[in-house]
Amino acid sequence: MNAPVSHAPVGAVRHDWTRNEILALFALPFNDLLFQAHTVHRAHFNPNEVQVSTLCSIKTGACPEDCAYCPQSARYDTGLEREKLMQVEKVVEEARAAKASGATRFCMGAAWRSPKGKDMPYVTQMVQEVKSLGLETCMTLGMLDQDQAKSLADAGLDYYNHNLDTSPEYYGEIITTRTYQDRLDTLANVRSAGMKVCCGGIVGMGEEAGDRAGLLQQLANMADHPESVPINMLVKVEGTPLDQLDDLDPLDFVRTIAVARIMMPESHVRLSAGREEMSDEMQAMTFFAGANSIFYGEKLLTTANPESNKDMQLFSRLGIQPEQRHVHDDDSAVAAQISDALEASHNDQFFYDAAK
Ligand code: SAM
Ligand code: DTB
Ligand code: SF4
Repeated sequence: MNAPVSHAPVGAVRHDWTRNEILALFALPFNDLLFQAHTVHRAHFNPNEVQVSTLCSIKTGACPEDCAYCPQSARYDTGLEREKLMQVEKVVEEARAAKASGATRFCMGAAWRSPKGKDMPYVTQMVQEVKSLGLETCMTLGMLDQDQAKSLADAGLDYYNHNLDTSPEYYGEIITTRTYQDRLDTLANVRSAGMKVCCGGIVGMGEEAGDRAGLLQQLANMADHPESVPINMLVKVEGTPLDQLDDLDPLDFVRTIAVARIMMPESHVRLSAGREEMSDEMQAMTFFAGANSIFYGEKLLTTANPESNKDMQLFSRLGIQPEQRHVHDDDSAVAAQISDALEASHNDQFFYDAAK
């Protein structure tokens, strides 16, 4: 392949990746690709540290969107019980447990197309309460307009997760109820509100290598790379349109992680959904290829994830330490302020029964 050669040094932060250059990385002999990715990884991160996030589904099922991979879409019969928005107190209880088991970030997900006005006071309260425990906060609530992004940022939300899922070309095969541009607009609103971006996609959805390259090209050519890049392996859930697909070659998954690491050298690349089906050896290979974050805890949103003690055993066998949160003085001051404000405002206004 005659890929145009970039003169940027390997491991430089770039925003001008061409599709051919990316395909050329995918086409490298496996060992050459892993060596390059690991070299970039070591230049930017401690290779023996992995960031640990725990997920919580704050509103489950009955989603109006038609994402073909998703067990939570109301359009597919997956046997999932719908649940209303969780009470703030219950979310905080789960966050406390996540912190006690070693997570440093708590990611709250809702099966919404976008949050409604009436939901915003509850989700912002969740952010404030979870943050006051000393955890980093992340939410994924669907599309956000500018005002919603600002409210979440004002509440102290650290990260917003909104995935591009796949390449622009393959996207229409997977979702028809919102466009690629809608997703880019939400990401722009998140950035301009000052939050960190968590954005990645899913592989194993029947896409070609060119689509995996196309997804990474979109992510890496953003003006600022997402700070967090979740790479999910499709979890095939019975009843969804993708449940009968053939498995992706596990080595192609590892290649995707390695190419993401080379293209976004300063981002945390998360080995996300699909770990339950991966061997320890495959996970170890992704950590070598540059994955340095995981979802930790027995459940993702609605599907299974490895048991926490199994993950800790794997970390210990690999000599990996969970990454500690780097708290800045500013952060602790803000956390203390939030904590004081919450103490003062505990008039139960927000402790309503959200399930009603
Ligand atoms: N409803 C919101 C949205 O779609 O933006 C937030 C929750 S949604 C479940 C968050 C992400 O989970 C999706 O964008 C998708 O990338 C990932 N996801 C959902 N179902 C999955 C599956 N079966 N396998 C792998 N990843 C999945
Ligand atoms: C992401 O990229 N993966 C997470 C999180 N962001 C919200 C979700 C994975 C969901 C897997 C299917 C489920 O458990 O419902
Ligand atoms: Fe709804 Fe999100 Fe699932 Fe799509 S991925 S169906 S928007 S919950």
